[in-house]
Amino acid sequence: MSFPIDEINIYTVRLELKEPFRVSFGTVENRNQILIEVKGQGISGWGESAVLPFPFYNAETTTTALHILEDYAIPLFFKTKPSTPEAAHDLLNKIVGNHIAKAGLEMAYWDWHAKRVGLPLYRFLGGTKTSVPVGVSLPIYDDAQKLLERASHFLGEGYQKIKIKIGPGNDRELVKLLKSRIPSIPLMIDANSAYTLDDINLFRELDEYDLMMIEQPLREGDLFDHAELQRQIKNPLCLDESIVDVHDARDAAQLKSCKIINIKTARVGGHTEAKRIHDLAASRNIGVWCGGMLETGIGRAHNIAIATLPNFVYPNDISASDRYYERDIITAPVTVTREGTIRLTEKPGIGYDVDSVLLQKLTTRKKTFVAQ
Ligand code: OSB
Ligand code: MG
Repeated sequence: MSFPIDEINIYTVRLELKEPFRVSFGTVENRNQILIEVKGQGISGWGESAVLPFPFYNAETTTTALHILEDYAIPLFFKTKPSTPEAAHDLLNKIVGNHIAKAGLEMAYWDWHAKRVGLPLYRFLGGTKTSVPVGVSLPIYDDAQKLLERASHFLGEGYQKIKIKIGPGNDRELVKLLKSRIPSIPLMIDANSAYTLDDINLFRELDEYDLMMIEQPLREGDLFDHAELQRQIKNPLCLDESIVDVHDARDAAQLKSCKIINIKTARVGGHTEAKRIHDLAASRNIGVWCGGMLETGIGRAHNIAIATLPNFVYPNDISASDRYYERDIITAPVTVTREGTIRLTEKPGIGYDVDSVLLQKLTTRKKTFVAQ
């Protein structure tokens, strides 16, 4: 059979964030989001390359992602014609790193195949849950009272977990405030690599508060140091930036660098690697959950789908569309129930439709690639 994909479109869109998102490495303001459409046989598969504008979370930026997609990933895809999403993933790994860029294309191809066989993507991926538990991730605010208000607000909406961003100068006081004012709060903290082992006393002090977990306290390459830190504290460590593929997950399990892994479809290059990390973690008794990159509804829908796999056992960083956007790029927004879950839909593919009128309105740049 000839290769079914005849066209790929890259859309750069401008969907305004409701509030700036400040973390230890910088502040994400409005950015250009990259959406990818893989077309063939009358079917469109959609994906998102959820890069940040600057290379402070990982090495990628919006500009590098467009460059990798346009000059390497898409030409390689059309030249090699991978027949399955897994084959596409392994092919794209010929390109070193650049996982977030590659993830958008890989996930669009997963959506295309799921629609082709008429299955919801979550079932096509092997997911077993029909709803997934979710929490909310809160940035660093100038005023700690604002953090308290926002945490109460989202707990009131039903969210099952509050994750707060911390960094030097914004750490123990925030935890203390939230735990004293809302004693039952299911709380975790995320440092985005802002500390070193020299800060061990801070982490020892935090043992007093029963945190759900501490995410990525040290630098991404520091698997040894994370293991050392984990030996000395009670709160479980969770790795985000450190785990970009299944080999990292295996090393972290072997070294005991963490007890939990945050799987982001973007950071690991899409669903194929997310599944591999999920399976490895399950075999090593490491529970996982799905993290986010402030995705639009497209990336959000993909994250919901992967989070239905059985070893996603903690509340995921997947919030409703209205957490970040006034009006999402999908026709019906992602919503969260009063119980703090997102229900899966049985529609084929990602389960949400792109709002083509809004897409056209918000697109600042579109590039079309056709099969040779
Ligand atoms: O470290 O998990 C992170 C957002 C941008 C960059 C890094 C991170 C985050 C989040 C947001 O925590 C999670 C979400 O999409 O809701
Ligand atoms: Mg993180």
